[in-house]
Amino acid sequence: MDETQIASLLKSSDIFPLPQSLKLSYGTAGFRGDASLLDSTVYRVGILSSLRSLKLRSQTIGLMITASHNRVSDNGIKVADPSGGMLSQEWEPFADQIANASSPQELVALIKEFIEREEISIGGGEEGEVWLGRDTRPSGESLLRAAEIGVSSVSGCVAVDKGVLTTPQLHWMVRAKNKGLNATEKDYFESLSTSFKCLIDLIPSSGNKISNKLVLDGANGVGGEKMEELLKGYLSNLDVEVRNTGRDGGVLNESVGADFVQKEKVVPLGFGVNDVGVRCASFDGDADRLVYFYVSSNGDKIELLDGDKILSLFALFIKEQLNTLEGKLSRLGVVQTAYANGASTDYLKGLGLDVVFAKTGVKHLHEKAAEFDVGIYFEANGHGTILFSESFVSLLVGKQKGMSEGSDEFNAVSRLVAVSNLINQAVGDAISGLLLVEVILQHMGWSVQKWNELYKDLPSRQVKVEVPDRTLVVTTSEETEALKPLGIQDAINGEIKKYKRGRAFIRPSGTEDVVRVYAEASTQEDADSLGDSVAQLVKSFLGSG
Ligand code: 16G
Ligand code: MG
Repeated sequence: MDETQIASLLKSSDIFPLPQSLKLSYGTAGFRGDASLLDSTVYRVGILSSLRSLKLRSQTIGLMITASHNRVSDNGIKVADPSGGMLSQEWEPFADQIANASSPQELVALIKEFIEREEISIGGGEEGEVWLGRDTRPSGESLLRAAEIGVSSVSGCVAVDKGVLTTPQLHWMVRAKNKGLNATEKDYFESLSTSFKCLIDLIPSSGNKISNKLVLDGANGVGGEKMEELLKGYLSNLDVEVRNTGRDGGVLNESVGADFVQKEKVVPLGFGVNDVGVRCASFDGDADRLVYFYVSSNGDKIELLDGDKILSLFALFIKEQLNTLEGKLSRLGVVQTAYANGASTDYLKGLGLDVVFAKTGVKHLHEKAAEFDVGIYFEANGHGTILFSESFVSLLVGKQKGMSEGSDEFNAVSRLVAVSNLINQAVGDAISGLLLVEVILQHMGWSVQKWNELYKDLPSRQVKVEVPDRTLVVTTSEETEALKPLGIQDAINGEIKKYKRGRAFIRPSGTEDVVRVYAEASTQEDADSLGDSVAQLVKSFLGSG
């Protein structure tokens, strides 16, 4: 790093001093916090993204400004790697270090040390490129400017503002760009709508016809807006009414959206007694989570179809297509977390599927799903997608070319190819997930109620416990058992034994300063009671916060 570069970094970082008492961690999915405190963080992540692009031979990096389902006054930032996936975990410690550097001098010293270790050369003609996106939060625009300054303070690096996007759109665009494909937002919409239409055309004509009507809760965020754009400009086969678009005075994520619906299990604002029985879906604030629901007869309670139910529907459909192919060509696997309802896991195993568990957080599930030819992953909260290995897609495309049109096998191959184009391969995407659910329901001829009957969720309960130090809880890699504090797992097991179909686990949250408790049992009363007694154990082993 030469003197000019050092001077430029010192000068630009002076504009964005670190607020006092701010202590940030990259956590499960990027930095998040009160938007008014994040200028310095976003500026510094801009620098990191440029360094990442330089390190990876000028491939494009994505930088998304969003705080997902958090309240509107928060914001956050996360980085997409060239594959469109999450930032490599190896770089997270550096992200933590620079975000917390207390002065411009310390920041520059950390960068210097890091680029020497990583052998990144700056200023010798190397170029880097970072694509920036933001959700609809009012703080997004000025934070985006801070990110741009960070990116361009590294010599040879440029920031490209891609405007307001959903998180999965930016990931999709970054992936496409680095694969040398067309990578605009229009290309995204075209890719989704073309493959959706192809799947619709492949629906057997003999099947049961279902209502096209869907009502979408857009969380007053970017997802509803983009869905409307897709419907208006590209798709005619769907009848979607978008509510909570943010245009009618509603507040982002406030009593609306996938996180609210899934956690509270009540109707979002704007839905009620007039919607009883109608198929409804909810996005979260940046549209990377999707859940479905329908309003039950009294008008305020809902029946929730969460990520586990979406996963089960996808698994059933994909398995049906794979079974139609001659010869066993692929390994299909599903990935869940410890939060998956036990009834969903039983159902999937009952289908004869390979079910594996990963730690909470998209990056962990994604990694495991990528080990299969077709890997389907979902968190119960609605984050998920289907990954197709490149070799399997090539095999399918090759097969398709040599087949006679119209045979069952040709149709199955064509459906699989279309799904691989429809469903976002970079990251879980509420828009592409919704299109796939819709087409599968039409294919099966199933109402939302019929889909819900695939299995019945076991009653569950989640509790948050505030403790002085949540890092004292250490779990196994699948988070199903606590290794520390010593003795706590035996005590939890003692409680679990008291209940029919009892299951419980604890884990430190990656996004909040709490220990989370999950409990499940054959009745709601038992699940509540198991949850409470495990929460008591957490307090007695770790003290109350
Ligand atoms: C983040 C994760 C989500 C996970 C949640 C767990 C991504 C994109 N998001 O929102 O997958 O379920 O954290 O939060 O990875 P917790 O650690 O506080 O329970
Ligand atoms: Mg989100």
